[in-house]
Amino acid sequence: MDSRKAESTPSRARQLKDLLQSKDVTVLMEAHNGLSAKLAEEAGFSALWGSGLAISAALGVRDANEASWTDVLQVLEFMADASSLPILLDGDTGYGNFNNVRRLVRKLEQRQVAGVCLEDKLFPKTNSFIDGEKQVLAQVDEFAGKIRAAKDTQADSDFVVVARTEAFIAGWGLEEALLRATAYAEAGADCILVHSKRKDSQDIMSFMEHWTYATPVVIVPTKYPTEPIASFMEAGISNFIFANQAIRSVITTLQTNLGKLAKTRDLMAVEHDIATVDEIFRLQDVQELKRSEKLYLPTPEGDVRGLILAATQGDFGELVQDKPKAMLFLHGKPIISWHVEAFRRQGVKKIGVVRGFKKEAVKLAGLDYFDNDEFADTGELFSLYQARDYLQGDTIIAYGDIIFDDFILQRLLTHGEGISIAVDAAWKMRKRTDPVRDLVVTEGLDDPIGETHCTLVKAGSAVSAEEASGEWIGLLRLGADKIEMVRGLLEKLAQEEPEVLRKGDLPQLLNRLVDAGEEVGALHIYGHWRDLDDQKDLLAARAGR
Ligand code: SPV
Ligand code: MG
Repeated sequence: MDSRKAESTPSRARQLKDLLQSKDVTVLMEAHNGLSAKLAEEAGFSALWGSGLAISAALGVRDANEASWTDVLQVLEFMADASSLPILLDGDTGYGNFNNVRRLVRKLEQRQVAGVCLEDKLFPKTNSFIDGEKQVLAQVDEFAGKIRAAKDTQADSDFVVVARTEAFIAGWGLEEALLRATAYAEAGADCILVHSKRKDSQDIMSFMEHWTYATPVVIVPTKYPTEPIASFMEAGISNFIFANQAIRSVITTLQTNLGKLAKTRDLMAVEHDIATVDEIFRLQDVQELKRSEKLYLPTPEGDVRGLILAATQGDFGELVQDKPKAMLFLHGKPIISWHVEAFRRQGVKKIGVVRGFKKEAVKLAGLDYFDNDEFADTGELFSLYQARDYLQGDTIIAYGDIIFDDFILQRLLTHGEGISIAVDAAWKMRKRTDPVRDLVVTEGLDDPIGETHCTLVKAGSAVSAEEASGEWIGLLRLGADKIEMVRGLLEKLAQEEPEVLRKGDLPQLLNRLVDAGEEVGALHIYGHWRDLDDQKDLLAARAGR
């Protein structure tokens, strides 16, 4: 917060005190949680009433001290955080004697609650509108002692203590009300709340005719809502507590809308009558969180993208009649899901897929899709070219027909900057007979506990089995520092050698990079991955062979 603003804005306690002392109308609007506190502020109220009735109702219990005072305090804390308005807590009887009141005041001040209203009944209290005549009042002296204790305890001299007399509620009449109000004002109360359950203003008006103290009065006109505010103003009252209209609004709205939903099972029965989800986000100030994330979370360099090349049909006979090989099931899920989950486990959230054959069958949620509609006549480079705009920041490119252990992706992600590929050094043991394998020649040492710098010399069809030092498994990392250069290379191919772009494979791209003097790091692994080139491969994988 701006410190100058903090200096110039009076404390919430000061604001409440000023409001209660002012001769202008002040309405303290009931709120019972953070959201209603915020909505009351947005509606234009200048102070809040932390109603015991409403808070207990919202918690699903009775207004009879069934919620503990610390339960109430917790609700107040949310209210004070969600709204900047001063809050007057309905502190019931103070949850005990003078000693409990002292601790309550300390805790309220710590939570920026502006004041507390204490009523002259006995703990545990009952709501004033229930069996009013049976309500037992506290002894005047004992209650005045509570008020003094509260005033002596407050650290901020502006903290407000309102003394509430229930003399009318308990049927004790005007004289008792005046006697009590006087004793409480003399004990130091900042304001007197005179409560009445009459359907007219007679109790209140007769009280005001005799009230001569400067101590302001506040009333709760729940039972006499038809009486105009102006007539109370004339009688010298300018403070009003709208004590329960928020919780009653909630109850009515929920009863209506939940009833409709239960009856119709149709979301459209209420859709246009209720707040949008975006409105919830606005009230929660999600925008602020987004701004802060930019400030405090790692920068986009840390955002790695994944791109899966899955355009080809593959040699899978009957199995790929209606879907490409990437969508064939392996151990309960499509092959492509294995990729997606592996990426997500490593924190790669933005994942793109280049589709081609039977593209409509590739429709996993949450992925970005690119289409190579010429999949039948083109190769991997052309598929990659379709997603060229997606190549931003660190990107991992994966063949769609391999599966691999997590550690390979994890090591590739932490393999420093630049371009790197995962190479299987145990390639001879795989006993593959495919005519085309992405064999590679590398140089340097790749010893996990020693020297680890090893680079690609050449890859793909240019490499014979005799000279090969490994097999590229189909995982390529393009670092953020190289991604633009690679995009440029693809564009150059598109313009100058379109046939190479159309027919070429990824090893050709790797060779071009090496020829251009780029270093392609080779990360060696020993097995722990599989090709799924054809039906035989898939059946072997399904059988765990
Ligand atoms: C409350 O809002 O909890 C009050 C006012 O104390 S009343 O319900 O009228 O007692
Ligand atoms: Mg109450």
